[in-house]
Amino acid sequence: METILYDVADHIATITLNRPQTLNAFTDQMIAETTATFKQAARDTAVRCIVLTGNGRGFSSGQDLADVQARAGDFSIGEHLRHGYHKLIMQMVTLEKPIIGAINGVAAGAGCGVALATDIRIASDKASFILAFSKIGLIPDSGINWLLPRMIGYGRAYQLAITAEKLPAAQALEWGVVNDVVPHDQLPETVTAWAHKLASGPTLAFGLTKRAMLKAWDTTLPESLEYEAYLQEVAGRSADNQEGVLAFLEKRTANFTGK
Ligand code: LHQ
Repeated sequence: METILYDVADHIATITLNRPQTLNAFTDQMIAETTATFKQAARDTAVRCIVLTGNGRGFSSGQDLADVQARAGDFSIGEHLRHGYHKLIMQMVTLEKPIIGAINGVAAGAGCGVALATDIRIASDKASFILAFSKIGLIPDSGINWLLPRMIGYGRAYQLAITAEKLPAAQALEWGVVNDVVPHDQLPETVTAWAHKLASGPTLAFGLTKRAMLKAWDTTLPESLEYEAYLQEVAGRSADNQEGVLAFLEKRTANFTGK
């Protein structure tokens, strides 16, 4: 792969967007490589937690605008979204393993959408989020219209969209866009600690929880209760459930395997 780095160690897969000279702007190749790598991490039974971050001072500046400009005339944005970003966002949101977004710097445009599609976001104090779309006469895409109002409410989401103003890390924490903000030089160790904790947890249950919450956004309470019962039946038959209950009764730390 040429546009991302991929590493698996200690049950943790790390995907690093790697076009630092553009603050990790997305080309077709980078969208395809990132999507394929998430798919690989999903299938790899050794992987129990995934970290997504950016190389250099940016997380991602969104669509590579120089690339789009070079293809002007022969370019359908709708088709580009359908064949590229939609697959990436759906791959991430339906992937039944926790994805940690290590937001190391600016996340703009579609880069913001990709950041929001992670499950737990830990931000550097130098990070920010910018819905840069309106600056170039576009609307938010990459799932932002669905994800962001659910996180921060319509008024704030609409404000960010139409002003394209920067949401700094501290404000993002206050509004619930990120789970934590840490000094920039402490981001790697903080994310590693989170990743180790998640990767040694009951990861089957973590995956099913993600599925239950995603489904609940589009269903009624009775439907959601029924789906919980169905998934809990699965979790209740897992080795991790057995081990967790036994460990509690024996007053020791549980040794979860994700099975
Ligand atoms: C870039 C980019 C970039 C190329 C920085 N592309 N080079 C989907 C489908 C199809 C069409 C369109 O869009 C979409 C979805 C979208 O994502 S639309 C939104 C696209 N993104 C943007 O509009 C953001 C553009 N970038 C910026 O506004 C700024 O770069 C931000 C605010 C992200 C960072 O500002 P600074 O920290 O001041 O950095 P910089 O602007 O100096 O950028 C550093 C370099 O990165 C610079 O290159 P250079 O050779 O001068 O050092 C930029 O040209 C390059 N770069 N973003 N999206």
